[in-house]
Amino acid sequence: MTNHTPAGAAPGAAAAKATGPGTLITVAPTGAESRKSAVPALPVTLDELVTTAKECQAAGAAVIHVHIRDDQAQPTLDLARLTDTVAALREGTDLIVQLSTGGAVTDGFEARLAVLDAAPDACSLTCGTVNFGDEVFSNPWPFSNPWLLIRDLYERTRERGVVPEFELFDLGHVATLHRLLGDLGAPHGGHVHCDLVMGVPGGMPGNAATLVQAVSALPPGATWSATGIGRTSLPVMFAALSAGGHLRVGMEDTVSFARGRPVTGNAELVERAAALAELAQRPPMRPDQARALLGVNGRR
Ligand code: KMH
Ligand code: ZN
Repeated sequence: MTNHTPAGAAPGAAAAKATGPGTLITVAPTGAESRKSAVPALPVTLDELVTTAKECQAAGAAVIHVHIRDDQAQPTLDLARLTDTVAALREGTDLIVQLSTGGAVTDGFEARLAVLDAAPDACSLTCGTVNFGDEVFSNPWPFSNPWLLIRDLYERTRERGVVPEFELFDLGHVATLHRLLGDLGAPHGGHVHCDLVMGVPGGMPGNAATLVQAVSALPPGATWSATGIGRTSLPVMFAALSAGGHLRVGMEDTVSFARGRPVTGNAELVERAAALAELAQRPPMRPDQARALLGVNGRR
């Protein structure tokens, strides 16, 4: 694999210049939904995760969105494993480590809130409940005391100095994002960055018209990336690039590279996204440029 040639100014240049025209590429390598037995290329061990992370950084990724698995390759939010994972990814890469607080649809709110105890750079924060295929991905504003998931999670990110990425699966989630920011103020780092997760059965569809509508409703000054689940991956990627957005790709979101051709590894998805970003003349951002954009602190 060839190393990606980084875009923009050298570290230390003005942040606006360093972050202006580039494309932030996030890789979501594992997710909680695919089974290792069905998708052998899925990275599920710590070694597999770090290896794929290194390859994806070389291919142009700047952020890694992390779900982990247990020894049976089942999704887990085990705190010791999460903490080890953050350390190993920091040791092996320069990527911004964004832990999922969404977990699997079966995970409880308390365990999802406790993800922040692993002290990642960043975390996902989903702004509402959504039907999720045959399941429900539950993200209530008011649940029942003592858990008010969205609010509590957001407050905890601010207390812990973790930069949230607001996951928006539906247009109603954008309204909740406005409510959250209006009630509680700006996130740690001072910058609002969202990820449109499109094409989940039960969420907003993955097409250009919906993307434009969602983007037009975002708070002023917010940046955003988009990802299309399954066969909506390419239409959403093209729409996001043409609308000035950033990209998320990875085997959490799609396990087919093309019709009838399984993904062989996360790096080829990042390579394709990086090539399209280059073609759009908004080449991939380096991790240090992404840190400046998102307000993520340097390494702790
Ligand atoms: N696995 C989905 C139920 C997130 O990471 O924050 C939720 C998800 C969102 O993947
Ligand atoms: Zn996720």
